[in-house]
Amino acid sequence: IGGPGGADLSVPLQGVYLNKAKIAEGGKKQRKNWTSAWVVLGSDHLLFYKESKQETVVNLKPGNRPDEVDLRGASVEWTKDKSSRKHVIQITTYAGDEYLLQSDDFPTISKWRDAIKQTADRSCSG
Ligand code: I3P
Repeated sequence: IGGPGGADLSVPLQGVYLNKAKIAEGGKKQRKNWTSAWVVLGSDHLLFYKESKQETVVNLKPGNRPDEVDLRGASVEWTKDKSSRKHVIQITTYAGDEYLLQSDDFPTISKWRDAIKQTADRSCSG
């Protein structure tokens, strides 16, 4: 199992709780506010849910739709400059929105970084 040189993307990633902070919108800096989000990777986008149970009452309320991040043309990189936390990745979308994702568990964030980056790289050309 597992292709040469990298994460095995033939198995879809299940959702995971990661720490998330949006730090810019359209290139304009925003005040950082870390929250925990349930992160789901789609074919060319990321979804941020408040909770893992998508059918729960809170997620069905109007206005509680997941935040959707378009990964087409996005860059995904490790960053040490944008936070004092360890294991932080930065996603910069084509539209200039910037997100930080972080987990204290390195294997978890590393696996998600690889998968998100491969999704972004693959979807930008197609
Ligand atoms: C921010 C808060 C963040 C911190 C950020 C602070 O303060 O402490 O946790 O980011 O640092 O500005 P506040 O809650 O008053 O907005 P990190 O945890 O990622 O370091 P920053 O301004 O250097 O980004």
